[in-house]
Amino acid sequence: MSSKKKLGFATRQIHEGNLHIPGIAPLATPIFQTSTFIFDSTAQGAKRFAGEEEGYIYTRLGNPNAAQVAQKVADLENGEAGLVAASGIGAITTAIWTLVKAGDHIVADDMLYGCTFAYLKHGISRFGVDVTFVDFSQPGALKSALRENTKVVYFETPCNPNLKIIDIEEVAKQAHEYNKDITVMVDNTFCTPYLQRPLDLGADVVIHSATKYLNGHGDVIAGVIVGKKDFINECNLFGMKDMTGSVIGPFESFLIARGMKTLDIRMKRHCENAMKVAKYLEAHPMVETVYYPGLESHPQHDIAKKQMDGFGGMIAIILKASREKSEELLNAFELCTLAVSLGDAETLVEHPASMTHSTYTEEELLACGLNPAMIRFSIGLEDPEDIIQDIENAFKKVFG
Ligand code: LCS
Repeated sequence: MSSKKKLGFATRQIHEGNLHIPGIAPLATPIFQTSTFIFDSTAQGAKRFAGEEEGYIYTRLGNPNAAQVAQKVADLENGEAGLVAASGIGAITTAIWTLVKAGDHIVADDMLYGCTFAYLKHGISRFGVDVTFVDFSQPGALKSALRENTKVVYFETPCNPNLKIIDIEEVAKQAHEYNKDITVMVDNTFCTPYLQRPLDLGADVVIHSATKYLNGHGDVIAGVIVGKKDFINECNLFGMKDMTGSVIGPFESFLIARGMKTLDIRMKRHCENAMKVAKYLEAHPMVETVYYPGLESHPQHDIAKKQMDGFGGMIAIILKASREKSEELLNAFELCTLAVSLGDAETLVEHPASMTHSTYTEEELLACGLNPAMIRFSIGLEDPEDIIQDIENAFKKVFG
């Protein structure tokens, strides 16, 4: 639907990639719940396998529902093409396995979602790929870590869970000045393309856990890779087909396409609610620090303003109290729900050190400036007064 390129974000999130089936003409793209597709003849099958004829073969190699989501996300990210995976980790591992081999080197920011960190630190390193972790927000840190054999520069912004902001334009510039062939890969899960478009800022590849805001309804695990057409083809025909097999099911794709119709409205509300909660928390006498990129007190607030169109729905806090008291507070919420994941309609709270980031040792957490007592909020779409009241009640229960 390239004629829709110039249409607005909301129009594209709704219409882009939808399948039009003459005759039946359903409004919603139906669920193609099939593992395989029928060939007219052996000649046609051979042509499709050889890439000489367009058309579906087998759902691990492509399915119309996955293609619909891939096109939607790629279009919104201003990318050439996309590939949907069975999880965010499936997207990350598919993209990285496509790019590296034994003897290669990756530079990654030190603050990552726990399982991304585990894959880079303990997974791929077993196969002869070296990974160096540095703090990309420190001037000179990335440059000093780049090597002749560096193939990938990997980071999140905002980072999970401490909301550190990394200057995408600056990182892409430094990496490409060092070697134009380095693939700069940005995990854009916390923002979605509604708030931030890394490809426009010089990155080469965007990663999503579509489990989060893209789907937005807490009922799917999925991931997306967006980048140049040739790279996405390689991800599909090697990384996905032969290495990870991290294939999304048609029903999950259907749910994401359904959820994405309201992406902009949801993101606006997440941002508004989170700003109100962040301001409330910043004024609370029991709160030592609030990490929210929209607050002027955030150390990289200026970079956030420059590269984001809104500050998102994620907040982290440190209390003026022990880790034990922080855990007590987590158990005292009623409306805010104690669960990992994020980007859902429900406000979720969790304890990174013992949950999402338990793949880091305590020393590793401290080394990247993360206090093990940190509490993380994914602010939902409820009435903000009710979220704040629940937080207020929990504070009263624990601290009187
Ligand atoms: N990237 C980021 C930034 C994430 O937050 C997550 C999951 C992933 C990738 C992996 O995606 P998945 O495979 O789960 O779809 N983050 C989670 C979190 O913070 N709580 O639970 C999962």
